[in-house]
Amino acid sequence: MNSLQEVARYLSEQDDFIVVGHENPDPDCLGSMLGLYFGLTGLGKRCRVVSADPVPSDLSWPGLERIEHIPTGFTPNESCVIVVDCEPDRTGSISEGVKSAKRLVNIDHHQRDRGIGDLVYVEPAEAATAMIIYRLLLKLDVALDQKIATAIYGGILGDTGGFRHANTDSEVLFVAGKLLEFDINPAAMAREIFSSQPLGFLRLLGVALADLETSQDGRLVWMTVGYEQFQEFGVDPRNSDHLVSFARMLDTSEIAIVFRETSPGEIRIGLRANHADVGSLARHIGGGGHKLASGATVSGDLQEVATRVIQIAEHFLATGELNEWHS
Ligand SMILES: [Mn+2]
Repeated sequence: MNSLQEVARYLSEQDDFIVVGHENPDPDCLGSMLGLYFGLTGLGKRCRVVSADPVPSDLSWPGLERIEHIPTGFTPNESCVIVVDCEPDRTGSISEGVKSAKRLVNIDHHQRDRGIGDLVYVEPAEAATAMIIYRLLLKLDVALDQKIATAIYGGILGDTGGFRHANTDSEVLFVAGKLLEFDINPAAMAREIFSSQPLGFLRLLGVALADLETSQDGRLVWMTVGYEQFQEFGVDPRNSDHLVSFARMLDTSEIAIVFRETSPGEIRIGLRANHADVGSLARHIGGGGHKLASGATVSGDLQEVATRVIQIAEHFLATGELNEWHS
């Protein structure tokens, strides 16, 4: 693993960059990409910013239109490719081009082994990759402005759940406070990220909540949403991972799980916990993530997958141990 100082020195020596993030980019991913993009171009460097998946249409941050949506990928040639908020393998349909880069830098906050890249900086103690980008831009002597502040603040806001998750600490609030000096609108940004849902989503949520299931005296809570339900309400199943934030509102919940059938036979599992290590639970079933927020994708029948994962989660809650899993 490299130091952030080494990453800063390496970037300052290069002139031509392509910044990429993970598939289905979330606010932290987008904010990290854009913050870095504006920082590097502000230093007079050439920079592109590319995503395998489209940018969600509900955000209005300045510069989001600079993100090129190129699902077929790109050839890096001599450009230095910087992967933010994930490892190169999670960049979706552009990952082959990303991994073929002659110069590859990886900046992330997800707990894992070093992985690939000429320089790799992973700091799981950081609440958001955008926090790392903020520190990196300071090391690069980038002058912050409203565009950069919006991107980085949005990233932090997203990954702390609006400063409500356990990763919210004094450092996070200090940086957020510095960013608010740049004339950004925190209420509008919070509403865009957390409280502006299309009617179809709210109606689907109503149905999903009506069918919410619990066990272990409500310490475990889960919902399942089938592919045809997403179709019925006109909701894109891939952009609905925030369903889990509603399941976890149950007062007794320790672990909340949402099973989404994102395409027939493909089940995405989102896990959240207050204390339990759902990161290890997710890794156990072939996924990954943080200790308190993780996910996995499993093939199979929705109800069957849910039943098997719930059995493992129940046993895990009761004993702290993970039963055998066959994918
Ligand atoms: Mn993140």
